[in-house]
Amino acid sequence: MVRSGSRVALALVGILLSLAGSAATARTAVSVGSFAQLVPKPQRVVAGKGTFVLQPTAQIVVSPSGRAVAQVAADLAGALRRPLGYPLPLLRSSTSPPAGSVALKLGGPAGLGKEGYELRISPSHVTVLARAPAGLFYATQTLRQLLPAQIESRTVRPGPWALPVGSVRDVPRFGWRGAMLDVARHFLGVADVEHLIDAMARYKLNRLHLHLSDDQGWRIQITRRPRLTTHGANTAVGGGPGGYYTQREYKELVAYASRRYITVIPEIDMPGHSTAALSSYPSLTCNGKAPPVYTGIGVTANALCVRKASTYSFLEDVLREISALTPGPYIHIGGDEAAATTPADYVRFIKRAQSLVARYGKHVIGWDEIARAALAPTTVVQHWYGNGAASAARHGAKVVMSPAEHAYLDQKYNASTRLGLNWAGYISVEDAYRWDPVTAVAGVRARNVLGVEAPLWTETITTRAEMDYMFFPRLIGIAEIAWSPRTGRSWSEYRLRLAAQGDRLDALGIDFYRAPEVPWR
Ligand code: TNX
Repeated sequence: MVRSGSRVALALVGILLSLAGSAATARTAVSVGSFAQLVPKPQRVVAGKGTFVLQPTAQIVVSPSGRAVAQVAADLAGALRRPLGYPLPLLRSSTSPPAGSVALKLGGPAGLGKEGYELRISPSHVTVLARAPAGLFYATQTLRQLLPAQIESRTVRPGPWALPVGSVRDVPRFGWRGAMLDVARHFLGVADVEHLIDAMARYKLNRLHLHLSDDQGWRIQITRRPRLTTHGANTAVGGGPGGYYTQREYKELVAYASRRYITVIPEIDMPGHSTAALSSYPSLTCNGKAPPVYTGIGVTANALCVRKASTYSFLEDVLREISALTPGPYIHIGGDEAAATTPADYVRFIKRAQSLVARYGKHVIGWDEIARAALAPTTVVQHWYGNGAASAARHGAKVVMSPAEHAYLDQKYNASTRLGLNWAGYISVEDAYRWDPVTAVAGVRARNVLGVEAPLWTETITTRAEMDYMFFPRLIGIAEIAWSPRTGRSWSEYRLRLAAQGDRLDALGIDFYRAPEVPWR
């Protein structure tokens, strides 16, 4: 108690000092973000004195180094122009940047890796340095958080706009920092997913797993199997209209995510959770009869017929098209809760599914259950429940951690919140933050863990506002667990940093849950 109390006091002193520093240097009262409020918390911060004030004449400078770098700079300028109303021209130049400019360049120590960055702010210059464009992108997210919250406004605000003087050196703890959205139980359209992608990018998340098929709906166009979408997509939990992404829309989503350094991982759940497909193509069932579409909330006892050749030609069609739409290396094959499939058939099925995915040049990821089969060395196990991931880890498998009792953001916050399920318990903002991926499960060690992912299942979620409410603010804590070092942070100081994000979430139009344990301003 004493220790965390003193950390709170230190954090508050930090905030006050940086505010005092900014007021001293600028002529007008300048509102400024603070190093002490950054989320996810950076690896290292050195706070200085004073501020850098963005003037109407400011330029964004990039040394000539390829399209991706110019894109990051252009996107930063585009984002700042709206609230600032300044022209913020891009200048391509390798000479030293003029005073008052923000410069982005590739370079810096090898230890920064592909995603790390350095950000240096003096009263006259802002310099962003990274070894790769992704690092520059994350630096620009930090830069945005160091400006006042109104920087997220879509309309021009008065300013002035200032950054605190100091420097940040930042490298993520894990390479897999994800969220999962179930668009099968209820469908959410392209604009809603883009809204989620934008929010994820603010907190340096880099994997979006889309659960594209389940009993209640099939959500991605497969040109060789049109009934999946003319029939299998027209429903949802509770009998709603459903929906699906055309391949063109899906490609746009992948590109939208990629521009924000987020890789999309598509999931086609098999052999269970597949009523929408079976109802569209009865040849996939063992008795050849189409089950009716399913609009209930539970899991059905239907499954792809493991012993039929038609099942594998179906999977070839699906996996070929999905792989062609997927620049990322992973295809998720689900594999969970296949109660209708005998253990021997299940093992045989997972083996064949792995070789099919490999044929299209991709690696498999699947839920704990797939660990019952012999896994390829590249197959990743996603832990949600049970001991599958731990047993795979003992054979050296890589694991993505989504333990239901901490990371299942479809679970209710508490007994009085309306939306969500509660089979894994209530998950408060604190519960979603207070756990560690390398100690959460016995047998899964640091060397196994690729990272963290928070799923949102949508049995009870039907709109963007409801999606926001379940993800936010809990997803921000997951993002910090995935990015920030284990040491130097705690719930008692995190809740203050999180509180400072409230204004930003408002400005971003995110309908978050104002959890009472967070001192929102
Ligand atoms: C379990 S997690 C499931 C999902 C449900 C979820 C609800 C997993 C691999 N299977 O099908 O939507 O619980 O919390």
